[in-house]
Amino acid sequence: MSFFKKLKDRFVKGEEEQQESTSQNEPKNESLEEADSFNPYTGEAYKGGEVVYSKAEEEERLRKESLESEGKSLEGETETYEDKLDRLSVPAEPMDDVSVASKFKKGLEKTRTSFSTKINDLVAKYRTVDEDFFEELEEILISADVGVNTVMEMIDELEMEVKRRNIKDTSQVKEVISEKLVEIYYGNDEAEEVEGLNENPDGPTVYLFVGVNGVGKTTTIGKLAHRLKSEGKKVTLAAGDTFRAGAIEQLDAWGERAGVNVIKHSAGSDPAAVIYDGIQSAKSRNADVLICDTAGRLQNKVNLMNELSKVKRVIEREIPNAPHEVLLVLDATTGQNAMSQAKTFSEATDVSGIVLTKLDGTAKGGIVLAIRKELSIPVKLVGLGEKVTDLEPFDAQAFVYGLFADMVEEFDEEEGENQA
Ligand SMILES: Nc1nc2c(ncn2[C@@H]2O[C@H](COP(=O)(O)OP(=O)(O)OP(=O)(O)O)[C@@H](O)[C@H]2O)c(=O)[nH]1
Ligand SMILES: [Mg+2]
Repeated sequence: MSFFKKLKDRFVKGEEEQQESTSQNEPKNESLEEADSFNPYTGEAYKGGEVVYSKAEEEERLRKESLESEGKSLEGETETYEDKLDRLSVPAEPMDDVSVASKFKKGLEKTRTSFSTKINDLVAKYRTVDEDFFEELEEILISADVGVNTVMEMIDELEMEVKRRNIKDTSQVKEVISEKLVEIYYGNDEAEEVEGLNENPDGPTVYLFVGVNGVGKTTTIGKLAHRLKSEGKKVTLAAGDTFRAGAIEQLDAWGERAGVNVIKHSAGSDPAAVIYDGIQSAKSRNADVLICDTAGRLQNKVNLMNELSKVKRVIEREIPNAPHEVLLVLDATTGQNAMSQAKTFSEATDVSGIVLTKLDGTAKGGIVLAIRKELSIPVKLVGLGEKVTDLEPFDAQAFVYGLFADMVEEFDEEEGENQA
């Protein structure tokens, strides 16, 4: 089957179906329907600056209704704050492929615009596939931060495939490029499956987040907490960045937004002690997941690496086989610099997965491939924007769809051409 067709079948639905699927995800409330904006953090909707809907109030109203229908009164009810937060979390509907793909499409807009313009120009310039064509394609891929070695591999594979399929016309190469991008990403891993986060079946799963300052650790932890919580999981956060001013408060605010428990000590205290307390709390509350935030900067790099190793040892000692992921957060907009960060952190903490943030902020989204190939560490999550819902498990097919969305969507009209 043609690869564009495969992507189209998976990620593009008929318009009717699409409308149906979006309307399902929206909360149903009249005042919400007439609102002109909605803040996912506060759960409030506004019309002309006025709050016309509050998720918290709506949930309180529904709770009263359900208690009353059970014949219980609100008075004398002894509900802890944590129980309340757990109860208020409404499990979100699982995201289908189409909504995931539309997030990738939106988040990769900058890369797509730059990349597909260049590819289209290239195809227009060279009608037939020859050496000059491949040379220019090589430059385009390198300029998208795909990474030199990966580009070389990619070009070799493309040349072989073009020969094998006897493709002469450059317009047909676009589809082969998209297919090869996915194959190259997974390398020898035949399964080509989304590499999800490891979980601990017998007790709290522990995720340790590391990375230099400003890459998006705390934000990603907030987004992930929100996501796990809406899947019905009980989450605890540990505020292990005790160094930077305001870091504890920042995590605390995210915890509140997501409605999850945050374990914190005062600023300047020992991060390993905070993490230790986080583990004890997660165990005693029977939490499903503990997510540990850490500092991105200390007095110097050696101190930071020592501190992270110590935090990791505490986790290893308290829960066998933990941490279940050491997630290195890298900022996609820093390009090749991210590669050297990965080397430094890998030495101190055995990084198991990468979180690549701010893909929406760069036109060089090809860095995903460079990271996977040149570091041999899977990209587990990607940040596609600043909103709480803008975090997705990395899916190479959805990524490639995000890069070629226009071509995939227009595929039918071109089909005749391609087969001719
Ligand atoms: N556009 C965009 N911005 C992001 C994304 N992820 C994080 N950010 C922004 O990046 C900035 C830094 O994020 P933080 O979460 O504070 O970074 P950090 O790694 O915790 O930084 P330190 O605590 O200083 O070590 C914030 O302004 C975030 O909103 C993303 O996927 N897209
Ligand atoms: Mg932080």
